[in-house]
Amino acid sequence: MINGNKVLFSGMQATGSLTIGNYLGAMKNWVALADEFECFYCVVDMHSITIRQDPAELRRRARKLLQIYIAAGLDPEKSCLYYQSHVSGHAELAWILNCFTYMGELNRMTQFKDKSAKHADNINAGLFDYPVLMAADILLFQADVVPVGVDQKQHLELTRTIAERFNNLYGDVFTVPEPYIGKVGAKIMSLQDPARKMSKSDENPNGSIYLLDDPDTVARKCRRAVTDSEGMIRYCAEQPGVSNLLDIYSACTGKTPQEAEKEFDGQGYGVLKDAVAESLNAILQPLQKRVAELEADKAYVDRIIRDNAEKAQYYSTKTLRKVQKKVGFPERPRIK
Ligand code: ATP
Ligand code: LTN
Repeated sequence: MINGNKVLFSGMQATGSLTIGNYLGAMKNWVALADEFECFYCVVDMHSITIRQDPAELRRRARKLLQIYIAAGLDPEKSCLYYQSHVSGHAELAWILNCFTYMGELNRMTQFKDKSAKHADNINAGLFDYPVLMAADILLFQADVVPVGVDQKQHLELTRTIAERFNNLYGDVFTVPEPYIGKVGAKIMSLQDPARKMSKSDENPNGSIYLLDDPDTVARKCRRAVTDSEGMIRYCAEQPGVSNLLDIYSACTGKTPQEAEKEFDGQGYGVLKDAVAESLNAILQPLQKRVAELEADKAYVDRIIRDNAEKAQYYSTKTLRKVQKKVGFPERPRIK
């Protein structure tokens, strides 16, 4: 609890360009929940270097991501929007939690298996340890709730296991967090291959719609989306491409997929695709305008970054000191 409120923590990697999957699956829920909780939204740049990055590009993307958090509707004066690398407690707690996590548990993580297959030339220890750093992110702030897309559920379960294991040994140190996975938009699929999740690191740019795509590109990508030869608009497992478009439309408009299915009953795929593009552009256009404004207001963004790093540092230190004491580290002398 912070100021009598429950705590929410979530984060995104500053790798690649954000897609509508990231927005509809996670960020949209962040905005919806922001008033109910004391919130921490992190740009997890330390997670990003588990895959090789160009340093200047990583710095640029990380700042852009923070601007997108604000542009998506998060109030940086209320919610704490900050860079993971600015708060030393993430790494310090991750080390301690490493000693309470088993190799076998990390070996089972599907994201590790996927990413190590994709980056076979760089299967580093950080990639293997990724979920422990993520657990540290969450537990450092004693988060009650963690809104993520469905692909992160396994990491959240491991976080709960680590927290419970630590609590069983040392008493009630950590809040055991609950995942929050939205009903619509929790898994947006690639427009080119509806069997695969839309991902910002996909090599085929036509499979993903990026948050910063212009309206014509959005329309073109929607029109090219893979459907089927059924010729009917139904929300069902046999029509994954069409169902994905209905999911996107529902997540953008607030309708249920069943309502959307009814709305397009008897229409052709072209009508559905144009409506999806329009519903997306209605969200993306104002977001892009706000990002451009923030880009121009360097002093404001710099102040937000400084103030929020301080706030995150303050709350994280509270948990960290408690944990360090529990495991037997000596009290720190005050060092100037
Ligand atoms: P990468 O391709 O680099 O692994 P990603 O696109 O999967 O990245 P992450 O940074 O891993 O994005 O995820 C950020 C958040 O967005 C997470 O909460 C994740 O669950 C959510 N998310 C990512 N892709 C989708 C998707 N296609 N549908 C719904 N949610 C998603
Ligand atoms: N692994 C997450 C990003 C992430 C995260 C977190 C999400 C890192 N730390 C803490 C929620 C809470 C992903 O989305 N790929």
